[in-house]
Amino acid sequence: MNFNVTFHLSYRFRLLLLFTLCLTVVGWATSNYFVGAIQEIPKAKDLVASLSKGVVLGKKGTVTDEAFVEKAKLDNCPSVSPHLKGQTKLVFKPDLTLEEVQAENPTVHRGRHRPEECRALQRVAILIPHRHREKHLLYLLEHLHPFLQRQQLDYGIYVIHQAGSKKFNRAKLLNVGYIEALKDEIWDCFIFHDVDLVPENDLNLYRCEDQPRHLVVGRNSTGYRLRYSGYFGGVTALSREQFFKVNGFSNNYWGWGGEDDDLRLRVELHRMKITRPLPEVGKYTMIFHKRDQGNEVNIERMNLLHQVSRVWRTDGLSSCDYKLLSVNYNPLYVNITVDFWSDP
Ligand code: UD2
Ligand code: MN
Repeated sequence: MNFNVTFHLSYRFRLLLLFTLCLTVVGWATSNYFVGAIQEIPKAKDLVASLSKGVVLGKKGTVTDEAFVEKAKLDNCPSVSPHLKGQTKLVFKPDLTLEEVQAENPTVHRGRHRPEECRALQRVAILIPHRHREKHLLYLLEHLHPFLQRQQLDYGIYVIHQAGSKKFNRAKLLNVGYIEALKDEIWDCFIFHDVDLVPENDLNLYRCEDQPRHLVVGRNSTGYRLRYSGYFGGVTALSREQFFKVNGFSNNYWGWGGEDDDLRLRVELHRMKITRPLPEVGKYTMIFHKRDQGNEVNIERMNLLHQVSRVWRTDGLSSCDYKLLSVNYNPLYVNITVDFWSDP
């Protein structure tokens, strides 16, 4: 009997010892993993923050400061805005003017707006690459301002204009937009937006989630069908951290094509998974256009796409050089003009 109890106890004791040992090993392994992960995040954050620091902190009495005091008093906006309408019929008036669009949006200043009734869940910068598409820009501004207001966002619209008539570079313009917009505000979310795509359904939320989002499931010109499964063109939403993590877009795509697939590969290399709205929600009208002069098909694009995993660290936000010609705070958008061909 005695022998049995001793045996029993020591057996239990040994079991306990084994269990404690296992716990220690698991604890040690996971703590190493998390320390690694935690060290990564501040590094990225510091860099993005330092990009914005100079100007955000430098400008006294900006909209940001006043907004901060105001926002502190408000409750958070609901996760679904009560102002959403769903699918709407878009009208494009041939004789629309910028003055009319300004008059329709008296509460938008310097391209910015935030809800009065609540504190927006995200600060969202809309970045639009642009050259010689004034009419498209006008239509987009007309539809996008009320659309974003119905979604109760704290948003700003930036148009990044490429000066001169040499080869167009959509992706590099969007990198510039990200870097320059962060000088105004520490935006949570960036929407990379073609000038000629107008969203038809305001349930298509212009905000960021824990994975990058592709907001164009379909457009009128392709029967509202997804062009191919990896398609990542037109309008995409990436958080400040997601875009920073992949080092932004490549700067090396001159002319039409490939830069959207390059960004998708960057996202996939970082084990992120692209999400999309439902097909009936991710619907856009693309205003008809022909291929622009200076944006001819880039025949190098396939070669570039084969190099992504090798070059993404050195080609992107970290190497985006440009000559900033002007930043104009217009009533309905911030206009950033850059030159890619003379020394920065
Ligand atoms: C597709 C993609 C687009 C991009 C492009 C290839 C869709 C809906 N869009 O657009 O995201 O990947 O293929 O590069 O699939 N732009 C100007 N001025 C110019 C040239 C271009 O403003 O002279 C801007 C403008 O914002 C335009 C965008 O670049 O919307 C894309 O160029 P596009 O509209 O000529 O190309 P598209 O429609 O084939
Ligand atoms: Mn287009």
